[in-house]
Amino acid sequence: MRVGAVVVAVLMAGAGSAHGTAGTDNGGVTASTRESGYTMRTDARFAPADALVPSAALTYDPELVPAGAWIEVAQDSAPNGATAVKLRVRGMKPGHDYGVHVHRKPCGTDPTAAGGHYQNKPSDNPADANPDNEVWLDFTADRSGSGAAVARHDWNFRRGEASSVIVHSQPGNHGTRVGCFTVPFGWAAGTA
Ligand SMILES: [Cu+2]
Repeated sequence: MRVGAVVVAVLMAGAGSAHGTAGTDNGGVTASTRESGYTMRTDARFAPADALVPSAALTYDPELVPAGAWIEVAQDSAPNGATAVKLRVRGMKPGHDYGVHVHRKPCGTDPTAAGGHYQNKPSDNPADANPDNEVWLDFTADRSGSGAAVARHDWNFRRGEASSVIVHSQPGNHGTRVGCFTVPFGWAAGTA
């Protein structure tokens, strides 16, 4: 149902040159690169890295990110680069405060595989690890374990340099990596 609804939304947005539509066993991906920008949504259910059926979403801590919990990430980038990244989750630990960021590399069995945070202006200064220079999607799970967050910036990702969303055990810049979702973030046509 959700996939169908989003496909409609993409078509209504005028996806004249859509070239990326693929489904997986664990959810799906809908992506559209247009002259006017980029839209994408993808969802999956978390599974352990050693699960028989692999998932694009990995849990490293089944207490905070239970196997079977659901995650959805969407991106909407306008031609001028303005980008919204949206997160929705279900089945997380009720009442818990999570930290979430866009990271640079795809998820792996090793939680560190996803590398560091994507930064608009790459920097070694800890002060630049902030929600203006990075994409933060921190959320608090409600009583049913659902949560949502949106991050808006006037910039878009550089090609191939944003590849995952990491869920951390605490909000902000602290906390261990408890889950990871490999996401096909895109860049607007005309940007580097
Ligand atoms: Cu992070």
